[in-house]
Parts: sequence; structure tokens; C-alpha cells
Amino acid sequence: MNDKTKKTVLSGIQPSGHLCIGNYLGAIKNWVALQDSHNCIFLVVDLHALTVKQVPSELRNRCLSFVAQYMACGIDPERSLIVIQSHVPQHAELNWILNTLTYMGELSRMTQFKDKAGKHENNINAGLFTYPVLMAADILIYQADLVPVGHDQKQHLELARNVAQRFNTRYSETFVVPDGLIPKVGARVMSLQAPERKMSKSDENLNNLVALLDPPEVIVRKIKRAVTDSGSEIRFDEERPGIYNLLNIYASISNLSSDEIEARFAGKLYSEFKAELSDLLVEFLKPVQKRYAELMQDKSHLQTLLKSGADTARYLAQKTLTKVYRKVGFVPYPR
Ligand code: AQP
Repeated sequence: MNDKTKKTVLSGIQPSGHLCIGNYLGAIKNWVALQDSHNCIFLVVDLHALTVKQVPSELRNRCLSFVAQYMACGIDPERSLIVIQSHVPQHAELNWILNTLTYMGELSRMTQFKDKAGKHENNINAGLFTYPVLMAADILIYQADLVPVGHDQKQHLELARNVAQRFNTRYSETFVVPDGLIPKVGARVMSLQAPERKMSKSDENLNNLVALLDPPEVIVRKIKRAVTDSGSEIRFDEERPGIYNLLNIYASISNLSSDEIEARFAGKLYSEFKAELSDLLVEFLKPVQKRYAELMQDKSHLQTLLKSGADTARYLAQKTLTKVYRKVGFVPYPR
């Protein structure tokens, strides 16, 4: 993890809802590919999850389940740190400092806040509003160079860059200014029933998403019911968002080009394409689900991995925090 010749990658997912193929294609797939070339830290961001109401016992189980799903998708704890955010208190400490460098106007422009405030009208809490500041702290505390995320996180990442630059200008060079890594295909997987909206892991309507742990028959049913458009041609056409979304999912999982896919399905029916897409998803998720089940059998092994991840992460995070506290003018902890 501490190879000084390698750049640092940081990314995370909040433990809400059901990890879905949107999260996999937008984020986790890229994480897996970066493990050899970079020092990688992958978070389960449980502090963020509290911005919407959670059932405590479910949240606890879901955190462990997400760790196992990361690993089942190919995140290797021998090569990457897997860390639960609340195990590293420095995130929240840096969050406070960065709050004082972030403007209300900037946060008011965040489209995710507007979306989520709309969905949770009776719980528009301050945490939902300042969520991007904590995300900036998650990234900057590890001096991350690269942040692989889906398209929906682009605006938050830009804010993290601005806050890092602002701190560096005000107090002298301290933070690495991170770059985003947004995949060319799969950055924006859309909802199956409402393809004008992104697929979201905590969508109340489960027919909108394919979860990584969905059994085969559920996947087949969801894809069969997915909205397509009038017309019958199987082409990558942005004007037809339903079939366009399904084709993009097919392309991201199969790694085939759009030309190859169009040639394969020329003259075929939507129903034939959907059947092949279901098969592809089922076959792709089969080994992931098998590995997940094995990992969940041995929770104490997961706990051991998390302890080791947290210890290293705390060490790295404290290095940055000590520097930050000194720069802003806090009295050093007496020795
Ligand atoms: N539909 C998507 N297409 C591509 N990438 C996506 N991501 C999320 N949805 C899609 C990426 O997955 C990571 C998860 O981020 P998060 O859990 O911090 O929050 P989110 O972006 O709000 O994800 P969800 O799925 O919509 O979660 P809920 O519904 O629980 O709020 C990020 O890298 C994101 O870009």
C-alpha cells in the first residue's frame, strides 16, 4: 500500500440499499483494474449513509455485506485497503476544517442535494447539505491522486478539487488536487423502468435496478420488464433511452464494441436481445454471488481484514491531519 512510486486511488460507496450494476459498472469495475498500478483505498462510507434514515441493525449488516461484495467483485485485500469510514475518525475531523472553507452557495448548486432533498422532503438534514464536504475530506485525507466514480459524482469531485486548491492557496501547499476517473462506458447506467433517471441502489422500486445479489430468475424478470421504446431496431440511439441503456449495459459487461453488438442483433427482436442480456448478467454475477456466499460464512475473517485496513488508513490519515492542524494554527498536542 505504501509504494511511493505509485499514485493513490480513493473511492467509496455508501452502504444504503442494494449494490447494483450501476455501482459496479460506474465504480467497482474500475477499482478492480487499478489495483496493481496504484495504491488503492476503497471505503464503505457509513457516515454518509446516515444522511438518509437507516435502521441501525440493517446498516451494520449492510456494511459487512458491502465489504464482502467488494471482495467478491475482485477487490483483493492483499493489494488494496478496504476500510469502513467510521473506523477512521480523521475523516470527520478534516470534514470540520473543510466545512469552514466551503461556501453555502457552492453547496446549494449540488444537483444530488436537490435530488435527494426532493426524495426525502421530511428529512432535509444539514448532513445531506454538507455531504460533498465530507466526501472531499474522504479523498483529501489520503492525498488521493485519482478518484474513480460514475458520472453522477462529477460535481462533488469538482468541489473537492476547489476546496483542496483553496486550502493550498490560503495555508500553503498541503493537499494533492485529485483527478476524477469516469469510465467511457458504464458511467451512467439508467433505471430499468425510468431510463431518463440513473439507476440508484436505494430506489424503492426494486424493478428499477439489477442488484449484484439478485437471483437469476429475478434478473430475468427485471430485464424482461425493462422499458424499451416503440420501434424494433436494436441500435445505440440516444433518442431511444430504454434500449440505449440496455445496450450500454450489454456493452459494459461483454466488453464488446457498439458495432459488434449492433451486428450481432441485426434483425433480431427486443425479446431475443433481452434474453441474451439476462443470460449475460446471470453468468457474470454467478461467480460473484458464489464468492460472496463463501466470504459471508467467515465474518471473523472479514473483521480481521477490516482491522488491518483501518490501522493502515488511520496512520495515513493522521499524517495529513497533523499537517493540516499545524497549518491552520492549532496548538500541537503536548508530548
Ligand atoms: N447509475 C449509475 N451509473 C454509474 N455509476 C453509478 N454510481 C452510482 N449509480 C450509478 C456510482 O457508484 C458509486 C456509489 O456512490 P454512492 O453510494 O456514494 O452514492 P450514489 O452515487 O448516490 O449512488 P446510488 O446508487 O444512487 O446510491 P443511493 O441510491 O443509495 O443514493 C459512485 O461512484 C457513483 O458514481
